[in-house]
Amino acid sequence: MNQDLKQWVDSCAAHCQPDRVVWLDGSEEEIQRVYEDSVADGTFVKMNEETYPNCWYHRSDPSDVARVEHLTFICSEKEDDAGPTNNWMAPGDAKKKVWPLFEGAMKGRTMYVIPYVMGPLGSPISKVGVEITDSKYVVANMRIMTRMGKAALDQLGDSTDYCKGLHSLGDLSPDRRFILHFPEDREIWSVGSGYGGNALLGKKCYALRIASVMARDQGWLAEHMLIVGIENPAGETRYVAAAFPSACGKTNLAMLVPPASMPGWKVWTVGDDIAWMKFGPDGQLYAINPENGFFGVAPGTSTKTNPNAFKTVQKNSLFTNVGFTDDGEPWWEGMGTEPPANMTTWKGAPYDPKGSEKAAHPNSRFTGPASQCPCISPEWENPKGVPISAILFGGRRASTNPLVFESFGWDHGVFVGAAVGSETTAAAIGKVGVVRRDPMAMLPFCGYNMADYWKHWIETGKKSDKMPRIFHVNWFRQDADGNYMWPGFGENLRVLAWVLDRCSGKGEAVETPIGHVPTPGAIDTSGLDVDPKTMDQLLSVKKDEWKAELDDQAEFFTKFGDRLPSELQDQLNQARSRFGF
Ligand code: GTP
Ligand code: SPV
Ligand code: MN
Repeated sequence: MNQDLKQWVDSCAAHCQPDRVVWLDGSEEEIQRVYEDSVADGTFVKMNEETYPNCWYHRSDPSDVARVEHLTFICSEKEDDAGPTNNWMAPGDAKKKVWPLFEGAMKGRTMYVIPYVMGPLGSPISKVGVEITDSKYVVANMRIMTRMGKAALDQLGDSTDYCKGLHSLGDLSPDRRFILHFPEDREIWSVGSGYGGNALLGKKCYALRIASVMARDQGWLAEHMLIVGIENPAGETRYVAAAFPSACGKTNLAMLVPPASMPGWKVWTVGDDIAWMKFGPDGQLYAINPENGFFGVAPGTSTKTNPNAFKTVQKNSLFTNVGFTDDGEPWWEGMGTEPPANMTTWKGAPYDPKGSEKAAHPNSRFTGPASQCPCISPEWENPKGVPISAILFGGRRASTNPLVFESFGWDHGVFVGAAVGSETTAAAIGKVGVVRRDPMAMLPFCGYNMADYWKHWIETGKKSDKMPRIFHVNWFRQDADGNYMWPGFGENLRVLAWVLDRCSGKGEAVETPIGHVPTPGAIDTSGLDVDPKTMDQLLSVKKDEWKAELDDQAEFFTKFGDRLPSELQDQLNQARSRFGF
């Protein structure tokens, strides 16, 4: 038994006072016992065993349905190390304030100890964490999302090199809800929420906030990125990593189905949310997916938009806050079928097809094992990772950003990533549809000063002459009537084909002040209902919109004062002068 781990678990148990402590080994019998107990206490409802074998339905507390960015803190010793985009508490103050909320919090409950590995077992890039939790929902999710149990303890051995995460549902009151990160101690405390990234501590808390600090110190990158392999008709596969903010299309792009107009192309999913990237001996960046499953947005997922996600979650999966039919099946808006009669909503009320209450919460989710994904890459558990040819940044923008453009080079690409703007979504509590700066889609996930993070990106680019090319994409541009101009989903492969063409020195482009934009015709639109005029609009760079955009980016950069890397200020100045502003 690892003594450091045992002591920590004992001290948490003494304080939280659970009725019992259960160390999880990850076995099938064990999880079935947890499900049995979950049905007894109302955490899960068993779904239709015929149509959804071994699937489980969960409703969260209606006040606990998304990440809480305003209650998420980086507790570094120095406030400046958290930076202007993070909430900060001094570690001592944070512990004084939140430790009492754990006192006796697990009375009448079971404390589960979940040892887990982020990344393929045995990979030099993978990392161990241990989560203590009183939530069976968390146990069930962590079992799908990570490699957990005995294998993780074996990988840890006697080492103290692991991330400690203490989680309790507490009383689920938003007034006593805190998600705290101690980057210097590599520790996480989360209380008062049982939902997603607030509670599954391996995901955003460890694999991004804590890991981004480790990555800075150790010279690698921890990013909010999907990883996808694209095989052309000649059988060559190249890999792309893409950072889009929450609920902006990562899962969909990672699993896309090639359109009929692109016979012979194949798409292989490596990851849909997080990438850890390190240099290989050949100087290329290699990425692994630290996760073992998908925690994906349900609404909008249909057999048309994302059949692969659909197939992934037909068995051994969890459904949270979607509608629940009398037949024990899930339903959500945008599933592509009529709402069934006799359904209860995510709140547990009878569904009224004429009413305004949705069946599924906009941030309702499925949790499914990556191994069940029909297009999972044969390389997805390669301990070395996959070599990355291109990095995409993107956001959800009704205007301004063209469908795609390529940066002028690494530093310009870092600037493009740092300046990403995107409309807020239901993935976090707060107003939806407001454009905010979300650098590299990491605004809520960077565990240290964002300016230092940008510097780390700039420095990383100096280490190799084989850096991926950097692009920006926007699937969400709208016409004057508010309709999306680009069909998106599978058709996005047409854009990826241009991206990969550019990576091999092909692909026609015009130089604009923001970067290289495809020439008319460079993106194949055959068989698409998109006329040349719409395509023109999709690829247009409008000077007045960019004046406002660059002004907003400049204002955002001023928040960082002297800490802003001079390279980014230079890039901003150059962008302005290319426009003549
Ligand atoms: P997180 O799990 O929160 O990190 O989200 P994500 O980035 O993986 O987003 P996801 O792929 O789940 O998509 C979120 C929403 O955007 C869903 O409702 C999708 O249907 C929609 N969406 C995804 N791709 C496209 C696209 O190409 N075009 C349009 N119009 N909508 C899209
Ligand atoms: C996101 O919000 O980016 C997610 C969902 O992937 S959560 O796990 O809740 O962070
Ligand atoms: Mn995400």
